Amino acid sequence: MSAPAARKSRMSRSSLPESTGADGTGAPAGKAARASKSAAASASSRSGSTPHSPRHPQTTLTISSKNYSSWSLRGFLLCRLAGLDFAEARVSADDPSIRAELLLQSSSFLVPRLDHDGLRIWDTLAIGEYLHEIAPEAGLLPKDRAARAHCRSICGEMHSGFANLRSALPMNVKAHHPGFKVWTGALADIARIVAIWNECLRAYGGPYLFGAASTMADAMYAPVCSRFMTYDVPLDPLSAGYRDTMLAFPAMREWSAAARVEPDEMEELDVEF
Ligand SMILES: N[C@@H](CCC(=O)N[C@@H](CS)C(=O)NCC(=O)O)C(=O)O
Repeated sequence: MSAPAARKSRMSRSSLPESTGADGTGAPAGKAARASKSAAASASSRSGSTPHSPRHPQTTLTISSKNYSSWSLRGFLLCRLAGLDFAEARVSADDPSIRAELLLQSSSFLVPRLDHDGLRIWDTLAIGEYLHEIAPEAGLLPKDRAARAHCRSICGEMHSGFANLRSALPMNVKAHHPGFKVWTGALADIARIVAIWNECLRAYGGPYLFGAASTMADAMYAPVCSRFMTYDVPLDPLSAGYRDTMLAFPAMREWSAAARVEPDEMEELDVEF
């Protein structure tokens, strides 16, 4: 990384609050520890090294603003759910020198980006699928084939859709706009998201979208929960309960706490980046 990039990026070892399991769910650390062990075993079987040996490249998640970057949040939650031990590298996406640096480093300058076991993985869905491969016990995707297909479908829908919601209600963890008037174009997106949530919560019994344990789908829809809170979007009781469950999710609380103390670098921002 060049000198300006090194100055701007902030690297920190990502660690969990002592009271939470390593998967960020508040569940006993055993599940995440097992997932981590499996990830480590899988990684070392391919690379011939252990994750902590000097030959093993550092596992890093590159993200940008915790207040504004919804994709960074998704990547972070996916890594937490997989029980991955990772360092965070922070880049300021609005800095031209950083953008140039990221373009040189990768085919995509977008974040999140995961560097693991000598591999570079970008794009949130690819990161989620990769993490599921290296830590299958973590349950990023449901065990049941039909539920798994359903989960992939709604993750894909989030990944490729809801453009009106993105531009009308950009993620802004710090902000709160009581009584916000939502533009009509975004209302159809909100209605569709609420329908997806209701269908999942009814079919699998909650409190997460695919039942008792959180999955990739919860990571994908978590930024929407934050937006619904920021913009005071009225919800039916089932959806409101899900929003609150996700906002109370330990890894989500950890992210939001960091977002709240982040300097206001992009006060003028009014579209999602
Ligand atoms: N399809 C990508 C979207 C990622 C994305 O749009 N990331 C934004 C941050 S939230 C970004 O890196 N923007 C860089 C820029 O605008 O300079 C994914 O799933 O990861």
